[in-house]
Amino acid sequence: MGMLMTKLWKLWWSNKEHKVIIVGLDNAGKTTILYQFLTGEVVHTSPTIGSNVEEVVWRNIHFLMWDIGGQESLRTSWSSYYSHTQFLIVVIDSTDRARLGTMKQQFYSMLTREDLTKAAVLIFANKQDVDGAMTAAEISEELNLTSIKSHRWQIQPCCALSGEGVEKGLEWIASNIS
Ligand code: G3D
Repeated sequence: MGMLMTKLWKLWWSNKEHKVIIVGLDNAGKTTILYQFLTGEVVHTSPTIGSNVEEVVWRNIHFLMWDIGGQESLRTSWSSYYSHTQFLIVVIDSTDRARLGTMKQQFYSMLTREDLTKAAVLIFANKQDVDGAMTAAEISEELNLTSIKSHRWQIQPCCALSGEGVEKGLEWIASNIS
């Protein structure tokens, strides 16, 4: 009986889909990261109009991942994607010092949303391959991440073009599935 329950539980677990939303300003690398998750390859991207959604299966865990357009005109619609979100991935263009403040505002506003209270947050400090990019530590300080007590969070440096660091982010997500 115990064995049967374990098998059934594993079957249910592997079929359960975890909702992830990927946000960030335009050009941060959201779509490139999504397709790294999906194929492990770089695909040619164009600015996301509205959203892209893909099912990603990784180590038998199913994710439904929404990549939401980051242009200013689209940011007001982000909230329509929030319900039942288990993981929020925030993609930061580590070369874009000028707009980190804008992203910070958006980010803290998201953290106050009731429909995101249970979401764990993974921040990708993307474009680490570019000379002069801010480090994850700098971004963490600018975003004052250590002050966040309401959500589980993690910052992960990465390069979406090569895929470096991207899988580590997924590992953190997998270890935070509850
Ligand atoms: P978005 O979905 O957040 O708008 P995209 O961003 O995934 O479309 O990426 C925007 C641009 O940044 C793309 O270049 C993409 O190749 C580039 N990019 C994404 N990740 C990285 C990275 O880690 N390093 C570097 N150097 N570039 C990256 P193009 O030229 O196609 O606009």
